[in-house]
Amino acid sequence: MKIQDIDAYQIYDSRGFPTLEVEVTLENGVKGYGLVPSGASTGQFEALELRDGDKEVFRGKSVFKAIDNVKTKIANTLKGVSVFEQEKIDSTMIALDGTKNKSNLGANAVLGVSMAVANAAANAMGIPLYEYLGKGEGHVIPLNEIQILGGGAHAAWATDIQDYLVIAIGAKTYEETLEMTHNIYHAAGEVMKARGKCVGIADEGGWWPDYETNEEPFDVFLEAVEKAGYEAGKDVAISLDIAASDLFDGEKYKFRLDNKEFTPEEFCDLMIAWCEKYPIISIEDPFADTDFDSWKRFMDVCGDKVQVIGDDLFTTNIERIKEGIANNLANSVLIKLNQIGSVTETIQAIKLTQSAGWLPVVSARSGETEDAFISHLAVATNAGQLKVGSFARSERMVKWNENIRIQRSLGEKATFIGGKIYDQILTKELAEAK
Ligand code: 2PG
Ligand code: MG
Repeated sequence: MKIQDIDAYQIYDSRGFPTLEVEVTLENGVKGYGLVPSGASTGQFEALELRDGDKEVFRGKSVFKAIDNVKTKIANTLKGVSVFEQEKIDSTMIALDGTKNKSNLGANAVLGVSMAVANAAANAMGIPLYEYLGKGEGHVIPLNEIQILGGGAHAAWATDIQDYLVIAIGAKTYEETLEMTHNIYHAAGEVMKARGKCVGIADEGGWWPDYETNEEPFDVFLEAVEKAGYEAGKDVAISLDIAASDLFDGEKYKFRLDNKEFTPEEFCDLMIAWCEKYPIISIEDPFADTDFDSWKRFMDVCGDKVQVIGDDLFTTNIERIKEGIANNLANSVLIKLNQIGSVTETIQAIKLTQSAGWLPVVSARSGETEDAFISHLAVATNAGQLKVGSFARSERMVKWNENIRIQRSLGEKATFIGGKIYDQILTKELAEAK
């Protein structure tokens, strides 16, 4: 089935900023759409998100150049190509762009087309996207990683730590992860309100905190877990996204809130101490994307009892993931479509991660859309974990809810591994380690 037309236009993301939507139309009239997300705490090695940068127009945020690239250069090249040739289509766009970071066409332009092509192909076959992307092999409903408190670049630096998240490691079913998160998220809101510490809701739907230190949220978190009737370390565990590249100036890590500075060694000591003190199962970007020594040391000490995820460290980039695997920098990779800019490369990054015995965590961006592509991607690839921000706001809920639908559609084939997924990378039980 051939691509007849490719169109693009500006829509708005969950922060109300411009982004683009791509519409692919096939010869038989079937359509597919690609809605492009956008980050705020972006890594320096990410593919380039093309914005117009004219301060007089949408405060510099419009994406009309990227839209134009889709409608002219990309559309002219891909019209008439079979929609089922996802890899060829993606590599054609990469070649047309000709740069390493998609800075000519814009990674947002390329990704929008790539996602729209995948959706159109699935629609043409009349099958769900997860089935198409996974060639029928996808069946694992992911374990959710859900934000309770949002800080960092997503909450005007209310805390230096970007995300305090919950993982329902003891849940027996996907539904139970949602029920547990629901109970803890709302309990956390009540605890914060009672303490007079809640300002509102951060970019990804988590509670926007008002604290004196970066450690105070752990207290609230643990009180909320107890209030909700769960045992921390057994039923649920803490996950953190430190987003430490934002805290590092090349020499020191800085906590604005606590007014403290740390050498890389001291910061590594702090991360190790937190992992010993609190029931932390997973930690993302504990160090900057250039501070390899700290990553290595942290892995030596904590790598068998904590999931260590590289986000800005790897930027879903195959070369960087390979380097990380060779140097044992982490044991998991955050996977974001728009960090690399095409569906094919994203799936390759997931497969590479899995082939090293590491865990891929499929993730949303802080600027999201009402699309649930990543829910399908997670199931299609049996990635096993999904991170979408919090348990509020429809651009988040649409992804959690989509997995309920996917599970129903898979029927008996659906598998939920839950917290046992960590058996693949961790040798020590969380409860044992505390
Ligand atoms: C992250 C993401 C999502 P952003 O750091 O993992 O939480 O944030 O999309 O702003 O990079
Ligand atoms: Mg991150």
